[in-house]
Amino acid sequence: MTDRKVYIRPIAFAESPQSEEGEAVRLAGAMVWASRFAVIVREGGRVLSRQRVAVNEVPKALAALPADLGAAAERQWSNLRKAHAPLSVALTNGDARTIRLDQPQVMGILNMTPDSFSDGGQFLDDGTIAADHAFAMVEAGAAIIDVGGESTRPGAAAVWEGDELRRVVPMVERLAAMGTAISIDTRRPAVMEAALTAGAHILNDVSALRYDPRSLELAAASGAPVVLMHAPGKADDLHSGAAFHDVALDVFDWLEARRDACVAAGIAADRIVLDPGFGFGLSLAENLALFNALPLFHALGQPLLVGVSRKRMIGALANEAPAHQRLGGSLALAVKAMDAGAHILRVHDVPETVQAVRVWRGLRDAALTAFSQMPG
Ligand code: 8Y7
Repeated sequence: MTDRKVYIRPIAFAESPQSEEGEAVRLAGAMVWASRFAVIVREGGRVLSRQRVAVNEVPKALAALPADLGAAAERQWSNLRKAHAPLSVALTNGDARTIRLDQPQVMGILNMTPDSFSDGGQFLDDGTIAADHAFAMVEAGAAIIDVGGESTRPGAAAVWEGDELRRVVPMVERLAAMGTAISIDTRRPAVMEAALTAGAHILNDVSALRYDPRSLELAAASGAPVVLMHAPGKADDLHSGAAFHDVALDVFDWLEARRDACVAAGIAADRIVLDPGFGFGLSLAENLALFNALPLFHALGQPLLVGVSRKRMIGALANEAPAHQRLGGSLALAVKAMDAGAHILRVHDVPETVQAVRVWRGLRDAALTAFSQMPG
């Protein structure tokens, strides 16, 4: 018995394929190209070998791998170069809404919790302030609004299911009437079900559908896209129990196993979005290592969501700035996530992030249409 595993991690990036004379591959259908890769083999959590190869050397490197790793390596190499179909969601008026994944999309956070650590619950009243905020996020260019009624920050008090329902369902109804794509941030199947009925389209579960076994069934039956986020702890204590050999490779294995379990339970593979889960039970060093390894996760073959907006890791790197003073760090990480080919950015500061996305896209468009600087 061996638990030997292979990983293909992109390690060098190009602004366009022509800058590498074609010796670069497009990652996961994003506006990102990679020219070199590390082929990593490990066993029992220990790295056995790490080989660095250029694009044209990849086939030979994969062919030379031990036979038991060949299929997985070929699958990852194909996944890295796979473009993702748009996420398509049905609006309550019968129209379809497609969220393109060939350019970064912004998911705006709508916290309906009075104790939310990053906005202090300032958007909570009879719902008008929250609805106005949601509308402003949509107008500013958010493709999805993520509605949450349960705080999952470390040590947050548990929320009664009835309170969570009362917070989120009316808001989902209002947003659905606006024609917005809506994700529901919850771990509870009853909240998922009520939110979907009220017009939500996407399930965003920080426990990756582990908190309640009925969630898996419900998600499969609903056909809704689901975001599966890694968290090291048990489903009811997401922040505890982290112990990694290598945080990026361990989270990769975890997400792969969780994706496979969800597919086995009947969730269509093309409806699954993966998320490394920044801030959940990780040390600063682990968060940073995981973030730097983002391009690796394209080898899983699923769209990638990144949520780092206003998180503690920013405060930890920047003089313990409080949550509402972390815009600079949030934007720096948003740009880095785009460079890594992340498909969806979950953020608080939508207008600022959308502006960053547009500037980033402008640079990419210019690189793609640049005239040749080749001799002759
Ligand atoms: C994330 C999240 C939170 C995240 C996804 C916060 C609900 C903490 N973080 N969902 N939720 N990914 N998918 O700071 O990183 O927003 S709550």
